[in-house]
Amino acid sequence: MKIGITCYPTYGGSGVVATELGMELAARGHEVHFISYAMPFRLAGLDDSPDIAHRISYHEVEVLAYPLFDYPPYALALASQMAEVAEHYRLDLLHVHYAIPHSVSAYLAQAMLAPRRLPVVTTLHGTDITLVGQDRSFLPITRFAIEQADGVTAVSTYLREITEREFGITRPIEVISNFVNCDRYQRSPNQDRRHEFAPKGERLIAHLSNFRPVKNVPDVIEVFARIRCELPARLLLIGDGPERANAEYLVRERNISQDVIFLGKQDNVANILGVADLFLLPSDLESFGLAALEAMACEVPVIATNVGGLPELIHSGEDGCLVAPRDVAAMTSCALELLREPERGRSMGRRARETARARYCSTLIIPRYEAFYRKLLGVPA
Ligand code: GMT
Repeated sequence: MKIGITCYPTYGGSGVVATELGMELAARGHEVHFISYAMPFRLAGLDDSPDIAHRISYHEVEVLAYPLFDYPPYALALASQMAEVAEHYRLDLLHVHYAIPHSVSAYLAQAMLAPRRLPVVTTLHGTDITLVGQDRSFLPITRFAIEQADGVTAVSTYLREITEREFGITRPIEVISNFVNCDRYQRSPNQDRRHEFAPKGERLIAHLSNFRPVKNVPDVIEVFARIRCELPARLLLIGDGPERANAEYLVRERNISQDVIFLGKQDNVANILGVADLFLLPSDLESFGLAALEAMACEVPVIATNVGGLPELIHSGEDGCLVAPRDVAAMTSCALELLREPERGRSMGRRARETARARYCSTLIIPRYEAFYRKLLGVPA
């Protein structure tokens, strides 16, 4: 199939899922065209994969800067580029990730190409529904675009249900969860990296996010500071975003700078997660929690909040630990239990990988997307 994919190219779960999906589809022989305003950040490593690189193209959306445009009309420029790429490369379908504004641009592109049929698939990721989409100014158009798409998927049952409830959507929405490449994401056999982060054998705790307020990074720091009072440990903070400066301030305030490593945006997180002992995800809301899944695939037990889609992924007490949002005391106590008895932490980590392998490997999920596309196109399996 020839598939056009649009996503946010910046650091964030929906962009990661879209990019990994495109690369997996290319590996399975499909032709993939990314259409966005910048190269999706995880495509940067494509040069190392010549076997799939020739099946992946990137088409940049240029937005005209004009003094009249206080707000450059990106959604329109995107629609235009989608229609052009679809026409020129004879795309079979467009798959957009994150409803706003991508699903609306895809709807326009589809209308521009009529009577030629160009099916549109929209994948709902989370904040496009739970935060941004529920803003009064976006709700009607988001609902409209969801209703108009030929196929809609959501990354968790939680997200499907909240979309149906809050937007009054009655059309079918298929749940196709986040996924991870279980060959790339696994415990690192080379523990040199671990020694680099924890030269004195300290316990290694990790957090990965785009440092938005919803991720609750101050709780990561507070939990770590409490752990640090009890045992030698180091904290790896992977990612960047609006809360980073505040996080740096809190680390200085708590006087733990020597044990907190800000790694910033990283292309290869598997290398880092693969040597960690524990992963913290204290989000106020998480429709799925891709970062938690990536850690689990690397045999890292996750302590997360019992919100959104996280209870679908993590079974508390078995392959991780779920606590109420903002319950720093419960998070710390769960963390200390696992860190004080390393074998317990390791066996929980192994069970976490089992969960990832049994339900969320790309080998299981990508065929579901392919089947979804084929159904829309009326192509037999
Ligand atoms: O706000 C974010 O965390 C980024 C956001 C995105 O769309 O880039 O992430 C959402 O999509 C991910 C991939 O499907 C999910 O794993 C995250 O749980 C979800 N984030 C939230 O719901 C807060």
